Amino acid sequence: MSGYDAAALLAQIADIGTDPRRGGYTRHVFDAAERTLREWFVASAEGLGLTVHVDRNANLWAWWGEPGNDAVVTGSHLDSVPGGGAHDGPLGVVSALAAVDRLQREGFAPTRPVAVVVFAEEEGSRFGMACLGSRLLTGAISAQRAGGLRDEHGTLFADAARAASFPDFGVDREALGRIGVFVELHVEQGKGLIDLGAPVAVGSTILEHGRWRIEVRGRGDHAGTTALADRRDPMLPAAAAVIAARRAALARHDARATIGRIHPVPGGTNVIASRVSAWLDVRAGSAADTRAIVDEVIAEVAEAARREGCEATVIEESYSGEVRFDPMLRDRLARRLGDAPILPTGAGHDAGILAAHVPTAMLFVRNPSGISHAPEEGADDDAVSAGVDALVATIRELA
Ligand code: HGY
Ligand code: MN
Ligand code: MN
Repeated sequence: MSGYDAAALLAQIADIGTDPRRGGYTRHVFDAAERTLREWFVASAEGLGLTVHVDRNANLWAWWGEPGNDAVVTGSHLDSVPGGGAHDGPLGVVSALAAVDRLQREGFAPTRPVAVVVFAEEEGSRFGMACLGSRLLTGAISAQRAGGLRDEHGTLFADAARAASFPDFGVDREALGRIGVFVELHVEQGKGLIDLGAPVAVGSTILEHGRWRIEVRGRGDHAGTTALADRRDPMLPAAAAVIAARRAALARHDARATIGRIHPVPGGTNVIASRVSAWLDVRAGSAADTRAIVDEVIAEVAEAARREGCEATVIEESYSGEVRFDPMLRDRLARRLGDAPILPTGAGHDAGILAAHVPTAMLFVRNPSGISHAPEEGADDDAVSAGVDALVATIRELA
């Protein structure tokens, strides 16, 4: 391969973790596909002469030169949502490798350590906590709370991590202390760049966002022999949550609320469920709006549960405050990139977690569909190469 071309690197992993049932990709932390992606990343980074370390939280760090402090770090994640697209995460990783390759070929000699990082479980699709690897690194989540997270089969994160040789996960001040600045390149998960007719933008903010699990208990019974008056059907409060989420978000400027995952037990066509789990994702421009939306959904679920003789509980699983990326760094990169546009996002990222600890920036690359978390997600080739050019210029500027 003539050097590390981002599109060619993406093509190398195009068959890893494909999901024939959902379409797109399903790659969750420590599953077979993600382990193969880890091996691919280590081999690709070592092919560039980088030295790869894996930290106590299963995050991968590929160092250009000796690991050191005040490093310029770039990268993203390789895990996906169920049935996700090819670019959410991997585009940031392949673009980082391609940028380092280009800089090496151009004889660039960084005056600061440079590293490419791959964070573990950014989507939180297996254990429910978004950005688990970067939250553990920074101490945003305790080892104790992380260890108690369970996947849909009931497996504890502590057990899965130990089985994957990460028994001692937890805050890693030494690894965090080496980061001088972090820049994450990511496919845009929206239509901003289409409307602007530009290939690359610099990130400004991330919406406040959280996830809640709604548990409703009723009484399982026969769909044909149970009179309506005798039912305690937990699907009714779950359905109330779906409608309430949309109504409450509509009432607030630019807010979003989604229930994309409902799991009835036992889940038979001719069976009244005995219990239902539903997950609520809320994003808004302020903590007040986010909390107000969740409170409205909780109230509607409680009322529907009372009417149907069910019990309902709502548990907060993950929460991230609004993120404002470092304005000086944001504007410095926008200038360096020829007055690239500056865009907000509603999507969470590891950069959002690191922003509380080190100067952090994001670069977004145009997605012709604007769709993400779905197989239709994409990034056209000229935008991908513009993204690598932007990352090369960014690393030159910072390192
Ligand atoms: O859910 C998000 O916003 C991100 O894709 N993890
Ligand atoms: Mn995502
Ligand atoms: Mn992502």
